[in-house]
Amino acid sequence: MAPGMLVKGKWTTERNDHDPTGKFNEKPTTFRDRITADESSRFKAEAGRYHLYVSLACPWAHRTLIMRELKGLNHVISVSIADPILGDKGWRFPEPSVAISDSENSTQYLQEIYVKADPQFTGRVTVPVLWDKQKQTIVNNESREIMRMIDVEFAELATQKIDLYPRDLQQQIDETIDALYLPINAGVYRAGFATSQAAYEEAVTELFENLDRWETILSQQRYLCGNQLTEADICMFTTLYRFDSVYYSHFKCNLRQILDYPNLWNYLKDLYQRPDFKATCDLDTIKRGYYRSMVDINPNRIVPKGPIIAFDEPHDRDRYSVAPRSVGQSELD
Ligand SMILES: N[C@@H](CCC(=O)N[C@@H](CS)C(=O)NCC(=O)O)C(=O)O
Repeated sequence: MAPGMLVKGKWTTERNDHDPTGKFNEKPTTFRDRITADESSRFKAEAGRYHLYVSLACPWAHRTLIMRELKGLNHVISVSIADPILGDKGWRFPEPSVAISDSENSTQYLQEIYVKADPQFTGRVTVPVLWDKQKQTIVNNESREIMRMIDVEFAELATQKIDLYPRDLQQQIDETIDALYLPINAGVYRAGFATSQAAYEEAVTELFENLDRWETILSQQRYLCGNQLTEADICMFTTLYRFDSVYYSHFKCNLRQILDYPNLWNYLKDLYQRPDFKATCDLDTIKRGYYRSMVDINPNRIVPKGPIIAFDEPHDRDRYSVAPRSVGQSELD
């Protein structure tokens, strides 16, 4: 499962993601620069300057793709999509990307991009990565921050004037994203990668307590922060979309399926059926990515055929029926 990491710019397959009690530990990401709409940073939001490295399998990278699609920024920020199967050398890109034009190989590994940005880099080589073609460096590799920058700092360049971080909800959105992170977004990984019974049970219990809580909240409102789509919904969506096909079986998160929760299930269909979300969703690739990469927990690498999930079947969320507000509208309401 652990493919390797960089130590002082050199690739090694020796890596330990667990603490002595068998808990899986996510390490914080390390490139944390900011793009700004104006000249106040070294990275100004500009069309054609930035590039995203993603995997369609990865829920963190998926957040950034949804945001790019929602804002209508496909022509502004280019993308490279990795082979979904994480190999011995980490994420691999079948085509050399425009971002690094001097690559000698026809394939390119994400580790090369990290080393280009920091020749002494030590750490995990993760997607998503936001790359600056002009300065030839990584701006940021933390999905939550990349998503926010695409939403806020690229707003002037966006063709869809939708605001996913409206001023009156900002605190609530940040608190919600925080609240989702450990028990739900990372919770499925904490369960799936646990190497002790106690660590697994703790993660699964917390995960379902939190899903139960959101089920109740979503019985009263359309989205996580009220009746308006926000960044928090994107963070929830990428976990829920993978849940019944991957986390339920592969990661043993099997107290309930999302299908068993009437509100979460209808909420998931509601989001999925938006063309901007749907355009970024590829469940077959996701399943291949998880079941074929993580040999520690699925040694024969067989990808299950099911379950069959009717994401396109009608949902009941129009009963709340408030469309997302556009930029600047929040103050007027
Ligand atoms: N906190 C990071 C997590 C990113 C992450 O863990 N990505 C996984 C894929 S789902 C990855 O690239 N793993 C490769 C590795 O661990 O070597 C974020 O939100 O961007």
